[in-house]
Amino acid sequence: MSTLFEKTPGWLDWYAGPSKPRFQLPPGSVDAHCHVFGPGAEFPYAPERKYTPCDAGKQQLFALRDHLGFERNVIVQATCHGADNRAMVDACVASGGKARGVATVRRSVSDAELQAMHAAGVRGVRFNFVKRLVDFTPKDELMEIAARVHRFGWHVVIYFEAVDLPELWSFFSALPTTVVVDHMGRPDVGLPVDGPQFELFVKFMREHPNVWSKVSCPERLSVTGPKALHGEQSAYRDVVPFARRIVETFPDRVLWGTDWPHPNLKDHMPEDGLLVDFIPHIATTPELQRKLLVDNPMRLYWPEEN
Ligand code: 0GY
Repeated sequence: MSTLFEKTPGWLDWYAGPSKPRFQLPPGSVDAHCHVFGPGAEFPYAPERKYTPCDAGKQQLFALRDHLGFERNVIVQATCHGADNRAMVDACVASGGKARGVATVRRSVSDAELQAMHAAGVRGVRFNFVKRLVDFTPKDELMEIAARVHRFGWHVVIYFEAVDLPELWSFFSALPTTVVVDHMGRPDVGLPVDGPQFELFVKFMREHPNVWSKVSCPERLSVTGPKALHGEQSAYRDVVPFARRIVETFPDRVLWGTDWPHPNLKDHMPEDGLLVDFIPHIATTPELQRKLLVDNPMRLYWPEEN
């Protein structure tokens, strides 16, 4: 993969030639969290980025979609592109309606730009509070953006770490839109699933009926890693009780995504076929699987088809 940009040292490329999952995805399944990176020669990475990825373009994403058995994608703007949404928008347009997008915008975005993004398939904005990924944005700016995109019927995706939830709680509570949490608010899965940290996240979802969660990224949260000890045991088994609890408690407000091309993983790059095989461990019935993979993402991103 040639790029104009030098990758961050230690950066792991996405897994080439993933296996076919053993789990057969229900028809119409949506990969509701993935990214495109560049390619840098066509869509340069943002000067303010905190990492430089390998290139991972739309054709590679669409090939993975077809290989794994998904029908659609939700492409989330990655921080390496800052608020320059061209790569993500280009991918949405090229998908022929099979991808929707989540953008990053600044206060200076015009209504005409929001309108153009809407026409291309964008249905949300992402607010990122993970300090290693972004510089601080004042909350009043974010609230102003949320109010503006609310008028387009968009939602807000929030990415934060579990220890920061208490401080962010009141800001999140004031958001006027549907709110989608990335990766269950990044719990420490070394702590008990019924301990105070995860209980706070469950309470957050219970008290806010507008809050959804992606039960994604076991590879980011896991300490036990991808190795299954026995045939029937799951990879990333320490994440299973956390994701399963959210799926079973809030079955109509959960989404799942691969997170391809898996930014910032330094020790281990997940095999995407194996990641799909994680799904039946956290959504254990056909009904829960259909809600997670089809009904919920379709309701949020393609409501006109419901
Ligand atoms: C993810 C997670 C990460 C990165 C980004 O936009 C991004 O750079 O989302 C991360 O490093 O934890 O959801 O892809």
